[in-house]
Amino acid sequence: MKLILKRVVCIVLFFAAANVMLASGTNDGSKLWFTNFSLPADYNGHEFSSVVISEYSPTFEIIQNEFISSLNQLFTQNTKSNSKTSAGSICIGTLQNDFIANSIQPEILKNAGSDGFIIKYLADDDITIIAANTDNGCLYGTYHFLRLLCTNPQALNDLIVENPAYKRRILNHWDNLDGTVERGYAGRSIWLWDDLPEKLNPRIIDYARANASIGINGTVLNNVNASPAILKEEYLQKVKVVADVLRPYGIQVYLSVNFSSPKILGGLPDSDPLKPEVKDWWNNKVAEIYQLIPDFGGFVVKANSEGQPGPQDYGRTHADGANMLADALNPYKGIVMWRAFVYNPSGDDRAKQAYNEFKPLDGKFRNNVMIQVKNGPVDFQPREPISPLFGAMEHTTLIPELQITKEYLGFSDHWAYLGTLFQEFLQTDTYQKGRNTTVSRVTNGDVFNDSITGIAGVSNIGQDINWCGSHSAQANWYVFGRLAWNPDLPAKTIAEEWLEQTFSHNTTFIKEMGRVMMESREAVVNYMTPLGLHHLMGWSHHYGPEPWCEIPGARPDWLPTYYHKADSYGIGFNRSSTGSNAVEQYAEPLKTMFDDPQLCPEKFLLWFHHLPWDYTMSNGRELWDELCYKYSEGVTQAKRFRETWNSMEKFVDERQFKETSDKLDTQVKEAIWWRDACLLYFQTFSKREIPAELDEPVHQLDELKKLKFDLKHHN
Ligand code: BDP
Repeated sequence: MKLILKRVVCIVLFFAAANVMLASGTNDGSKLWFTNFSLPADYNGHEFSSVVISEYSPTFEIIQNEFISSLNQLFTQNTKSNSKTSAGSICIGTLQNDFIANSIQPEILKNAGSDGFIIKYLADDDITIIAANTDNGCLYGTYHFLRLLCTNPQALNDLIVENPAYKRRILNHWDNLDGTVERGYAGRSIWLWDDLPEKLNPRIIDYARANASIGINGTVLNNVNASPAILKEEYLQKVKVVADVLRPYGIQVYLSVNFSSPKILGGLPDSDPLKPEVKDWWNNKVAEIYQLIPDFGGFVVKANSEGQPGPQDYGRTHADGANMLADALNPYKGIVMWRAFVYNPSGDDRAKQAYNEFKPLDGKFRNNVMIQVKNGPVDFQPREPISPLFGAMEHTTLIPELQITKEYLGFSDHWAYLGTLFQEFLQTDTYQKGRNTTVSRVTNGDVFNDSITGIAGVSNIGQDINWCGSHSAQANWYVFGRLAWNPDLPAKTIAEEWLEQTFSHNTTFIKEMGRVMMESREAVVNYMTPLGLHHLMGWSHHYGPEPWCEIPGARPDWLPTYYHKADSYGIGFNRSSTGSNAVEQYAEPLKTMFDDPQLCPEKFLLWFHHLPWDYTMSNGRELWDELCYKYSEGVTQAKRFRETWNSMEKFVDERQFKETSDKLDTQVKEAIWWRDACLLYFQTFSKREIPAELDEPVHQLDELKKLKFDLKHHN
């Protein structure tokens, strides 16, 4: 051992300046999940005194700096505690490192793939090895090691082999070039385009670190409703600066592009994807991008959707459009993420349209195209069944798109931990290829052996000091990264891990708040859209309840009445075989199950069925009563969350406490608003009483209908 250690190039000892913790009462959330970066009180593992790094690259420099500051901070604190420690070393590197090459069987490392890593404790030498096949793998191994030191140090005694499920784990920023963020509830865009390329927002480095710490390795910098200007030389120079900063953190940059760019920017008569001059324009543009950014990831395209241009403008298909871009990107190993979020106002059911348009194109896309599909068939609702496209396109790679920003779940004001939503989606069985062909397995290469795989999340990040508009919303960025890495990690484990790193090691705190987090999304479903209801939100802003909303001349599928269809008979959208027959798009047994109200899971009942107010639910209640119970339960849950949080004051920083407590007050107030608005409005159809044992509404329907929502307070 000693001989081998002598051969390594660099030994770093920890006596650098300590990374100072924030004084109490000042915790503004800027440090994200590094806020409570400390060892658990009962830590009795090693006191690491040295780390051995024998390779050099910008990524290894980051690794070295992480170790210097982190371990110094951890063990400076720890010496003050009463832990039993022994001086251990860490050796980190790839097979280029002799010690690693001699200590690790190459087959084990093979299982780690290109981004994964192994962590192995060698008891005889008292040395912990972090080994990977690439520099990026070493970086991810570093963050994993540090996370475990702070949250579950015992795990470091066992062999750890990690290999991410998805190859591309990508944030989608809906950031506009003017600095606004579409559906952003955390301030303006972090890119500060106007300052670039001369000046870089220093927070971009913190952003890169945060992403790398949870395994995110790609970012789409601009809105899917893309301005063609992003492809101007002037903007590409700016993008290059961002890409250069993100690169050592293992993060590739992607751009959303406007399909009409050849016409708008290049002055061509049109942007028909089959015309040679259009292809040439894209080929040249792509060459220009790779000249500046050699590891550029590729394009995201929203085409022929919500007014965006696309190949259908020229009578071409989505495949024609996607393939033309894919061919331009292919020589550089770039990819196209072509969105399937399409629906046109004349269809009988918006939920069916993506499937109808894309399923016939299965097998027609190039290998470097992924079809980007939202989790549900409509639009990021608090709850939706899975999109039927998952598993249905055997010869096409699908990249799931989740929404981290809570457009439909109370912005950054309501505490809704999305780990449970993401998990429910990823673990749903599509049955498309028999049992256990879950969404994660049909998209991560397990079932279809796709050569490229990925998962995308619409970012909730902005310039706010706490990044996400609230402390609680940070958990959704965190859980997206962790599940993109490993969709089988329980949402509860991730919630607890996040709580511990963000707030406190206290086990009561973690247990109680973990419970709140696990229930939080269901509470939002209950007080907004229970039993399969959906899209009852206010016109355009999508915040509060407006189930009554009518806008003369508006697209019907943008109005709540299109979705709830409440009338004197009952409520719900009939998507069964007697209605729009959307059920037909699912594989058996889902199809039969969704088609029959008796078999349909009640959480999706009104998604698939229009049922009478007196329909008997499985618990014996009538549908109207059950709806009242669900809305009331949502309010009770929100009140309970506030109560639990308020009893946790002693465990958290004063500022974190107060800011979160204020948000929970808002949430309770608005849960009541939701309950009252929906029940009073639906009552005008049901003509039934709210069960006497439940709280009466505190508002009047007329008063609620007059409320004008001021978005300014929520951005
Ligand atoms: C909807 C949003 C809209 C987005 C669109 C999309 O309301 O702002 O542009 O999705 O995903 O949810 O393209």
